[in-house]
Amino acid sequence: MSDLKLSTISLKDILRLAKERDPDQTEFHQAIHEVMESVVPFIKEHKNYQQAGLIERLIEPERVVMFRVPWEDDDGNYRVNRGFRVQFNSALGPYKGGLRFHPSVNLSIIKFLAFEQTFKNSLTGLPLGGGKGGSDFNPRGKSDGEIMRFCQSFMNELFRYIASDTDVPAGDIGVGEREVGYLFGQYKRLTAEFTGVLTGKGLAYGGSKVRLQATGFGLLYFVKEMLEQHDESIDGKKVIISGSGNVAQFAAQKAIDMGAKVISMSDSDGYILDKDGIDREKLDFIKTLKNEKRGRIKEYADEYSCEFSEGKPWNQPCDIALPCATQNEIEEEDAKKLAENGVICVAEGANMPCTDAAVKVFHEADVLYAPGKASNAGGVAVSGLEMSQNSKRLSWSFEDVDERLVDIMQTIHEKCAEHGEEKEGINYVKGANIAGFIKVADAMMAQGHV
Ligand code: NDP
Ligand code: 2IT
Repeated sequence: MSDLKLSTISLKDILRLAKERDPDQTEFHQAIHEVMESVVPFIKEHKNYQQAGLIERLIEPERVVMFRVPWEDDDGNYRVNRGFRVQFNSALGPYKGGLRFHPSVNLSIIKFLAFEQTFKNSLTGLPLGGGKGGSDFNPRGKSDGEIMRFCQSFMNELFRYIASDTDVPAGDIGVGEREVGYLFGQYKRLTAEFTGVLTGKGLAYGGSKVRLQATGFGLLYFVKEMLEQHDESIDGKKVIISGSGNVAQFAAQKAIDMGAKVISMSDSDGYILDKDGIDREKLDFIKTLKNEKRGRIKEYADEYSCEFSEGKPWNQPCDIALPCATQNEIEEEDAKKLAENGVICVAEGANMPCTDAAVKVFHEADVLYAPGKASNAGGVAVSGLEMSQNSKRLSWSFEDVDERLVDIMQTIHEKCAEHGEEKEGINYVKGANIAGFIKVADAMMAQGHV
């Protein structure tokens, strides 16, 4: 990679370098663009960050591990998937970030997630580096035995590269408490060690209270801050949440408890529209449907006689939109529709669910918009608290962890406000990127050119 001159650096140069190096990694380029758009102007104004190699190092992972995952299905067929772990940046602590099992997983997606994770983890204020991993394995329709054998085989390779002070994976799409359990069991067997090498564990064997709820709850704590800052509140607002997995379920729960009316949730087949609002009882139906029966959201429409439509929910009018499914699920046209229909706040539970063009639409329409690295940081933050509890071999109460989560989300909001202040109001993208960058950059420079 050729050198970047930091005094005359431009976003174009950085993207050219990234594209020359990995021409096909479009999601990774998108994430670099999204972060560097804020960081480049900041560096130009702050000479102490104009150190040779800083940006090149920030956009190149410290280590990438790719491996074969062979496993046997229930019919006795031998199957092979690809496993990944990207250890992106360890300036602030052990690599930390989830594992995603989804057929779309490839190196570009894992690199974008690990890159974003580095800045997100910095924002939490906890000593966490950035990493991410996963596999193109599709858990849909697999038996419990198949899931277990796959997780065990995945860990047979991964265990060489992780440890409680080195790299601590957790869940993400397709990886929840069940998968973390199988992964942890196999790690323990291979190493004869019971350590906090994974987070999101079950409460019986070292998991933290509130980790299950943390991303969704944290998202709503952040939204509350955003709205209060702008003399608004969640109470009575119409909310659309995409996804119906871990993040979506607990975002819905907290939104309902804060007095909002959640009218839609979804999965990759389509969305339900319940104009009466999803209450706690109906939400329990969704939790059982998705977590235990591994069913489809369409079954909610049959149960409660409401509409089910294929596609995405963003053409429905709402006050608050919480994308909690996957990357690039809100494109420019979706954003225009949301803005036209009067949305006041869009906060990301998922990672990079809004395209660059969609974010531009929100900014131009004065919609309050929070990027995932700020608004969904609650999950990894409680993972950090799980690591602390594991290393001390103790367990904090639900109330205690929840209070710390509220505090962390409020502090992230303050950091966004401090670094994202503009004449028109808070630019959360700028605030999150710059606050996240400063801490990582300071630590990298202090540790020398490594
Ligand atoms: P889950 O696997 O529990 O749920 C994912 C949900 O999103 C499911 O409803 C799934 O539908 C839907 N979905 C996944 N891929 C697609 C797609 N390509 N198109 C449409 N819908 C899709 O994952 P999580 O809830 O844990 O994760 C959701 C998002 O939140 C991800 O972006 C993740 O990176 C992010 N996140 C997760 C954190 C965590 O702690 N778990 C922390 C911070 C961010 P279906 O069942 O049909 O596949
Ligand atoms: O995207 C994320 O922040 C996560 N999937 C959670 C990572 C973690 O280590 O808890």
